[in-house]
Amino acid sequence: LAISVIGVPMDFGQSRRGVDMGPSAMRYAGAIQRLEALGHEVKDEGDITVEKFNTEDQLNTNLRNLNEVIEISTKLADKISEVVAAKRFPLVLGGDHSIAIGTLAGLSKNYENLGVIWYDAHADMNTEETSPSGNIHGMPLAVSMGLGHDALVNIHDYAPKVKPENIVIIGARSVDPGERQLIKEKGIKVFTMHEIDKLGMTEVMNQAMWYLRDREVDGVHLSLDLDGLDPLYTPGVGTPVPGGINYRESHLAMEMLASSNLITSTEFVEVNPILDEKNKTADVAVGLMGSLFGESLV
Ligand code: DIR
Ligand code: MN
Ligand code: MN
Ligand code: MN
Repeated sequence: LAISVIGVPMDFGQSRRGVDMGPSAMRYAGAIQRLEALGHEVKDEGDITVEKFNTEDQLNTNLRNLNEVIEISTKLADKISEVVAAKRFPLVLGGDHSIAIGTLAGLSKNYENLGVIWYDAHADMNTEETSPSGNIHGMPLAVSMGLGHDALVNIHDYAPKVKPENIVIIGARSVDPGERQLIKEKGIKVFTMHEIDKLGMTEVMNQAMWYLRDREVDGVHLSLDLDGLDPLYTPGVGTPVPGGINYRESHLAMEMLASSNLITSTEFVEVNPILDEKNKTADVAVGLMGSLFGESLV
């Protein structure tokens, strides 16, 4: 593969500092070398510029750092569509999960019927009305479906970016009331920890992949929030939730995705080295990248 690595040192989508160092932590953990060792042609595109706005320029809203998120999402979307147009595989290093707004905006310019696998403890389907926190990292899936603040929904001047029936959530165990309602209303496919325990990860992944193939998707984006794993393995995240996916299940999931050849873009988000134990979370992230990009196949 020709892979383009794009860093997004973003922490404006939530309230804990340090997640902006995620891209550095994953590069330090050897992300680039790990993929090169598998024979991929890897180009590090550097980082998207992330800047704080003057407080006077803030829009009147209860969404935290809305202006910054709009600006950064737009820049990331431009970069992503450029990379995809050049027939390169985008690997985005976050940054908090609000960056997925930009990633999906960029991807949807190039895909007619994009599938999304959302590996996360959370559903990230809040809107301005339902959010308990005002944190935009809890909203990217809703925004991408066309729900939420106009300025977010209309990045790149169109909405929605993703069809609700093309989304699969894996690992959910902390879902807010408004999100539950939206999941029901839109019939979103969700494999919670209950399904993972009951069916096993092999069956969950097989079902997830067949679900997307049946939708006749023309690409699948994997959005991997490291808090999808149990905090035993990935303690360096802003919103850890116990009872998560374990290390071996996660590698299995990545290996199954690798042999399926379904995935056409990915992002690894929410790595916060300040909250971490000796860069353990970035190490796990890079290990999972190894599996996703074919380590078990060579
Ligand atoms: C919560 C937390 N549902 C919120 N969301 C997180 O603030 O909307 N998403 N942590 O990754
Ligand atoms: Mn998330
Ligand atoms: Mn999460
Ligand atoms: Mn989070």
